[in-house]
Amino acid sequence: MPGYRDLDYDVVVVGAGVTGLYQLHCLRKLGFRVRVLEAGSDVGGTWYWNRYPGCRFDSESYSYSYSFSQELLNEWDWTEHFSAQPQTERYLQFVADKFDLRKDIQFSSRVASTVFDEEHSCWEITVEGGAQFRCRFLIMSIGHLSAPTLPNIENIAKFSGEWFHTGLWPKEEVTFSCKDVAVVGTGASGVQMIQEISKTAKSLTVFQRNPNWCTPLHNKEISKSEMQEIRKNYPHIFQACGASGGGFVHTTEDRNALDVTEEEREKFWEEQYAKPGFSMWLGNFKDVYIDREANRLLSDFVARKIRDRVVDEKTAELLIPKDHGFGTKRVPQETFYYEVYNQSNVRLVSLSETPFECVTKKGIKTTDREYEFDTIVYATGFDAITGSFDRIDIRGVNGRRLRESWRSKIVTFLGVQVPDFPNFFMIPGPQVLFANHTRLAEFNVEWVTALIKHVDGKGLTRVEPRLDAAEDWSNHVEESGKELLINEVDSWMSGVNSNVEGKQRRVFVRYDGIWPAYRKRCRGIASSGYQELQFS
Ligand code: N01
Repeated sequence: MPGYRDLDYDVVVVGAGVTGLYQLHCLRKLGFRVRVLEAGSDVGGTWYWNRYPGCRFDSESYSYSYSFSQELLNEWDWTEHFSAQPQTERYLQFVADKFDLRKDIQFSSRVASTVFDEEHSCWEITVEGGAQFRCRFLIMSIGHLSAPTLPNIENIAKFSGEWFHTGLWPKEEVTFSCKDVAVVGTGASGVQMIQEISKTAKSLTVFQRNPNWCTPLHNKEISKSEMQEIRKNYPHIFQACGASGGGFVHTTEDRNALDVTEEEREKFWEEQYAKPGFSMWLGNFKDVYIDREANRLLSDFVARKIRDRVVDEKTAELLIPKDHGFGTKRVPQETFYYEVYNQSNVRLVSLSETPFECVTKKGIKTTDREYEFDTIVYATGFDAITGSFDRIDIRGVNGRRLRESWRSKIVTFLGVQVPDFPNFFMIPGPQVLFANHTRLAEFNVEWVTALIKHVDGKGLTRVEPRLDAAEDWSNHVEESGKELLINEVDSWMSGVNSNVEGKQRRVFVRYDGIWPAYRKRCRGIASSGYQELQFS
């Protein structure tokens, strides 16, 4: 295209995680000049930043493999059904090396702002420190869970010991042995860390605001011969993921909990509880997340399991959620998590009984007393889904700021594009399907790659969604979530973060449709010539 050769790049991709790496590979193969800007010092995204002890996949490792390269599938061996962070990080490094991706990635480059230049129809990107780039297309592969948040309590920085957030874990080794350690937060990250820290710490104090329903991970090693079987089975694994509602290997049971006898229900739940990964959460009866009574029965079942596993009755009751039913928040996967509370070096402090007052030089003060620590770990989560976008000053047509327009209402097209933000793509963005990350990433990357090829091939300058098409999508997102109990609960999945101003209200940040239907819709749009988009 005349004029475009003067730009620094055809495409800038922000983020070198699972999505960004594949996006670079796809576009480069088509001959585009691509630059990836990555804040970290290496590839990996989530698996680079979340290097806390105990961090691992909650989904079957092989279901998270890239599927685009048979050679890659042949060459990479997973050694655990639920791979720990170091191996997952090595996998992404292996991918980067195999496809020679690093030469087009600029590390330690955190994007501060991106502004659309209407006169030249290009994006102007400024990296922290001042470096600037101009490109035609901009792809944000910055993740849904990459803006860590600390609790809104006073004096966090005044603590004289060591303190960390799970999502910004240092590369240097952190040890807990002979130390008095605190963990704040009992979501998926907190649960994984608590299990690890309890093994070596002199004392571990867990500060829990609201408990979560957790189910056993049942992780196991994968032997060489088992890996050979998995490799042969990859086509079936990916096919099963493709047919399931969320792109996982688990599929919803085609019966209602309320249509079977009590004995059948109990038997089924016992079986699911004994199976690995998200079996209990995602492989359950089809009415349990819509019907309150079905959900209550399921919650009672899991509560009984917790009572069986925790010796002290009061502690067991504190660990059983009373504010939401099973599966209506993301279910942390655990390995002897509940048994940790039977150890003499572990205590549970319920912040709903004795709330935080502040952090002190020596530790944490609640309304009850001051606790002293050597180390405090904040497993307090993320400004999820929109937070990573809000942190960058993204300005589209007429200087319109993305974060400001989202403050009143989030409107996207397929969770990938936004009206008035031409040549701008989010993989993933808000309102995209809530699914197995790699399966979704591969699909969205290929869809966006095909669209960019279409725009380029037709000699077009700009592409953005029509406002009515984006509004239709956002209304569809709301409709699809209406019946679900998950949307009656405050969590990052419903856009709530008590530590971030303006994020106390539930919004539809996630699409609750099903994976085959999402793909069909996206493919239909492409095959009918992208009529929902406007080109110039
Ligand atoms: O974050 P969370 P996470 N005072 O938001 C508490 C993915 N993930 O990092 O429930 C006191 O779930 C908060 O309490 P409450 C996964 O998708 C994947 O654990 O709000 N406590 C909660 O207990 C997951 O869902 C893997 O009352 C405060 C915790 O901090 C997502 O990441 C592993 C507080 C935050 O839990 C996020 O998980 C780990 C305050 N002011 C994570 N503020 C894999 O397996 C917050 N809390 C791949």
